[in-house]
Amino acid sequence: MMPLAAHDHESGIRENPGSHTHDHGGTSDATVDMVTTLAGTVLPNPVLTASGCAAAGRELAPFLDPAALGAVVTKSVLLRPRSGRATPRMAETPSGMLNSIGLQGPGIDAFLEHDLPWLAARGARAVVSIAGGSVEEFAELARRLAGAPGLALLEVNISCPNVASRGQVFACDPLAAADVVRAVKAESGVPVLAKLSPDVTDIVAIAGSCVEAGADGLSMINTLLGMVIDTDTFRPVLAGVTGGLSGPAIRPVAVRCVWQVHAALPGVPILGMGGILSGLDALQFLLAGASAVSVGTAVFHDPSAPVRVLAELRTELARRGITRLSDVVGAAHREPHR
Ligand code: RRO
Repeated sequence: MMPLAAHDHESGIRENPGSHTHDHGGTSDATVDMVTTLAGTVLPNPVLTASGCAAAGRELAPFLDPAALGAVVTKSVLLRPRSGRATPRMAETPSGMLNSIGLQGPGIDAFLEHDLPWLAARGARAVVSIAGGSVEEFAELARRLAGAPGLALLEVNISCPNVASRGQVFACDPLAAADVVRAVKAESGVPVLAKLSPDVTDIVAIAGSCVEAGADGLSMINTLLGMVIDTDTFRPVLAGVTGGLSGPAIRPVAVRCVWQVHAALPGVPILGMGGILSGLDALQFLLAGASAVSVGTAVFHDPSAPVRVLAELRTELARRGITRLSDVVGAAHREPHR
């Protein structure tokens, strides 16, 4: 039975049209209010790009209008330019993709000169992902970005799996994660999201530690550490040996993480991601407790996927008679209204 069988006009959920069918039984697409609030920032809709899958948005411009998305999440930027890992850096896996890019990027100077102004000129909201090797580097990046035009939020990437040592995956340790968040919060003029890793025993403990340190919200999840071996050469496929697994293969893990954190910390805003290919995939994350979602790996085979997912999500909400997106956030945790 559908969990949203309500006739609650206050909540924006119409009487259940019983419509898993294609008849648009509930309402028309145009009447669904897609506005969402992520960590205090109002976004016109809940579908964003995912960090690392579209650089700073320019590559996707032939396929979509970056301003039509909730926001563009940029590839993690570092203090200095970096060429990243040796090739091969990517490998296909069943229902997923393995990457070992190694934080390639232009560095904060070029980012501030070219990338962020490009997004701002197009009216796109930017969620800038930052990454560093030390707490001080994260703080310096936040300082450099303070007041930059077009900057909506910071995503603090404490969970890159492709760093030199696991000791640098701050998100695997509650105290290390908190240190980074606290330092960034002290410098940032915009809300701060901490990006968490699923490769931990208790993601709720890490989430709680980040929130206590001042995180305004959480991004979940980064890739899972994985590996592929070439059975002809007998060697690892990736030059970096291990890499981050993304795509539909990790979606149930990501939905589980969002669910667990929302259950434990229901007031904490979540940007959910992990293998979203369709509007229904996005809906799962919203129902689990995410206020917005990022579409990542899908753009490698369908560069307009974020706008398609947004359109599909709107249609699926309309089909279910839902007039306000915000009403489905966390709805899977609530008893059905009878
Ligand atoms: O650059 C990368 O290799 C990378 C990063 Br920063 C990250 O956060 N997650 C990932 O899968 N790859």
